[in-house]
Amino acid sequence: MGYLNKLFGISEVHSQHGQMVDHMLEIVHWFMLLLFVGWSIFLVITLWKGYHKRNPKANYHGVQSHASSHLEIGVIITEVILLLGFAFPLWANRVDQFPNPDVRVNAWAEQFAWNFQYPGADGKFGATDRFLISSQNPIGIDPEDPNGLDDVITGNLVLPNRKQIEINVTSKDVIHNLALPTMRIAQDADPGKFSRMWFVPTKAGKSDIICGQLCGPVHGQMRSELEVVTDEKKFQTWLSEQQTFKDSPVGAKAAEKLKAAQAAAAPAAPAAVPPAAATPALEVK
Ligand SMILES: [Cu+2]
Repeated sequence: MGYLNKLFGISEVHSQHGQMVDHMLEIVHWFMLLLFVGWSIFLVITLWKGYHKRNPKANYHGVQSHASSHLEIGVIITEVILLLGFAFPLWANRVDQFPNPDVRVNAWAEQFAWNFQYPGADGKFGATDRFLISSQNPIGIDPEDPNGLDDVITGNLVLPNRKQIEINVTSKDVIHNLALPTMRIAQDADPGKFSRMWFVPTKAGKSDIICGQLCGPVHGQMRSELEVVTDEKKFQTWLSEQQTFKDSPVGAKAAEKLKAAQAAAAPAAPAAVPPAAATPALEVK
């Protein structure tokens, strides 16, 4: 098994479910090959039998046997088995239940680049607003939301090996598609909504991220890199080394404002105010 996949030069599988996709691909390709050979033979027979010199007079009755109808029914049954027996259960397995993720990332597509948003140490993504998008704030993180201050935005995707990964994919402009060939998974990036995808990487290493939907003139260069690191510890170390939103000019201003607001709120309520309680004070100019 896997002979045709290898022949077509498919990349190595680096995800838990990837083998199932390859298995399906292999079966479908063998089936297509069988159909191709069958139809080719049929075409040659038709040309041979219908050659005009061998049939000087037209046949006004056509084919009398039902062999071709039986063949067609056989093909339909096989295709239904492939669809209902393999494709649907595989798909249901992917989308019926989303497992609890160990790592969540938001993927933001734009013409022609990827931005990956990690929630930072608090595990919460900052709120975003498309009207706040600028060159300094590529995904429009809301500076008023304290959850966004420790968010990490990167151009490459880094994930820990053998962990449950969930990526929420969206777009800032046209429809793109986050395609991770080695993970055997892809998800459309639609503007205005998040689409979920999940997988478990099984091999550490680097591989390509590509855009799977023709999205404009530079679509072919809309590439990025996926790096799967060997374990959670390495991943956390990498994450802690990245710049956060509050390291950017927009975020720094917001962090300062929040600090000032917290300081202002502290003397008014000396009995240990939780940081969240200071949030409304952000309104005070
Ligand atoms: Cu694209």
